[in-house]
Amino acid sequence: MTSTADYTEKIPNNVSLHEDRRLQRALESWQPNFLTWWQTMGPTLPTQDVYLRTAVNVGREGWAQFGHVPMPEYRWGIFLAERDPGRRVGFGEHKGEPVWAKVPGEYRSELQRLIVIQGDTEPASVEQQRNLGATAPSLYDLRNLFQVNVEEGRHLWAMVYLLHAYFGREGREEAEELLHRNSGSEDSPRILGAFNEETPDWLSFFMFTYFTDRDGKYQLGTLKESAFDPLSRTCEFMLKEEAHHMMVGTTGIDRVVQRTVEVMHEHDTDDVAGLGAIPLSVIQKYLNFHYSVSLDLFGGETSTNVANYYTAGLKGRWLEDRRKDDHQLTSDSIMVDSLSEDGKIGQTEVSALVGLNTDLRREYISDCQSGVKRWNRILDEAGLTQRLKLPHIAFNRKVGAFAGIEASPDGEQLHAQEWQRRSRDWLPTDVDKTYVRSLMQPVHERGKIAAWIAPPRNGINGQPFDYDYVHLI
Ligand code: BYC
Repeated sequence: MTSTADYTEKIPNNVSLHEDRRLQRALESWQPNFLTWWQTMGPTLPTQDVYLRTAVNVGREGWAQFGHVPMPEYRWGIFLAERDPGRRVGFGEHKGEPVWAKVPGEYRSELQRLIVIQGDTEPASVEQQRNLGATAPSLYDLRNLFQVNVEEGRHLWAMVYLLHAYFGREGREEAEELLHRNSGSEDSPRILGAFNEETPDWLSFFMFTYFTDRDGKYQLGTLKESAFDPLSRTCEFMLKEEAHHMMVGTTGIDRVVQRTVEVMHEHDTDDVAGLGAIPLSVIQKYLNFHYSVSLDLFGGETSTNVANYYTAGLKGRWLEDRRKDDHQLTSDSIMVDSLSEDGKIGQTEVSALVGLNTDLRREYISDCQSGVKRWNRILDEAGLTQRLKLPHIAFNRKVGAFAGIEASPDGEQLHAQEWQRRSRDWLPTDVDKTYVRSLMQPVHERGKIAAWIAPPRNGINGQPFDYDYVHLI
């Protein structure tokens, strides 16, 4: 294992793939299927080449190289962070033992399941975003979209490598299935709810990269703690790439809010629909939707699955080693959100182990809050009194304790009829979506930008905004 990737190989890698001919052949036979999937389910806008970063080194410095690359020739590869030979299991019943270089028989099916669920989300997001190129607000944004897409493709490779290398025939079959399930498909949908939703416009894309990619950050953070060392090392490197996706979401929403504020000032009105910008009320509805479906991605408030994963050492907590407890949690408890016996929103005390999804969701929520603060600063600096906010945890939930009830963004419980009547004030309606879509006219000219979004403060890799980030056909 070296920190530098070998690009002379058919599949670039830093895992000495050439030393295991069987594995190499198996992955080389999966490669054309991946490329076929990319051609049929990946980005639809024809391009000559795109200014992309490619991972060349997993070390702290200089891991990325930038250059114009025809997308189908992007070098998707297998990169694991460097091995720490002294690493020990940090939590659960194996705490203190050396980490595992192979999959222990008794945890095989759970580990495989976690890797399959993680792997399933990566191509799903590429499928969800495939048509966005046609309506990109600028070449800068178009390039960012494609960067996110190729990296999600690489993250799929990361999980497929683990399935092929450590899970035998079943792993190879699961790797095939990852290309057969499709986002939104009636017959074989993607596994998790949010990955079957549409991403039909760029406001949705920015919300997705802010809220849903952030679930990725937190889930990868817990898998990075895993006692199964190859999974841990893979996730560690994936997290570096993930940071860019998060930047795209955060600054994307900054720029939408910024432009809305400018148009509100120019015309001295809140009602910017019809003036080419996206009203704050519509931004709030999109935020409500993407946040609530992303909360669902953390599973139920209580879960025996997650307790078992933790005890076994498969999935830890966010920043496990910074937690000041015994890292086994067998006698600890936690308050989790719940419905009381008479059906009211409240909290209940459960064992800390079964409450771990709640623990992670709370870490995620406080991180989400930081974006809202940032967007509100833009409103504040513009002298506006309106504010964006995260809706209540029970709002629009389909998974977990609140799946069976309806609640307003303020957490007021509602009867089904009342929800029917009022939800149009809180979630994007067809009218809102049609309006947002009407703004999505492509701007594919160098240095130009659509009127509904402000230009970015910085370009990519020190390049100016008017750089030729993408050459179209
Ligand atoms: N939709 O015991 P529970 C990313 C299932 S995003 C549908 O509460 P558990 C990315 C659940 O599987 C990160 N089904 O859940 C972002 C279980 O089924 P079984 C992806 C759901 O197991 C953007 C049952 O309901 N990675 O990387 O504690 C772009 C009971 O659930 C959902 C991971 O998620 C749902 N939302 O936790 C690209 C990490 N939620 O067992 C990429 C791996 C739950 O009864 N996955 N169910 O058949 C996990 O850690 C866990 O499986 C989950 C669920 C956190 C997802």
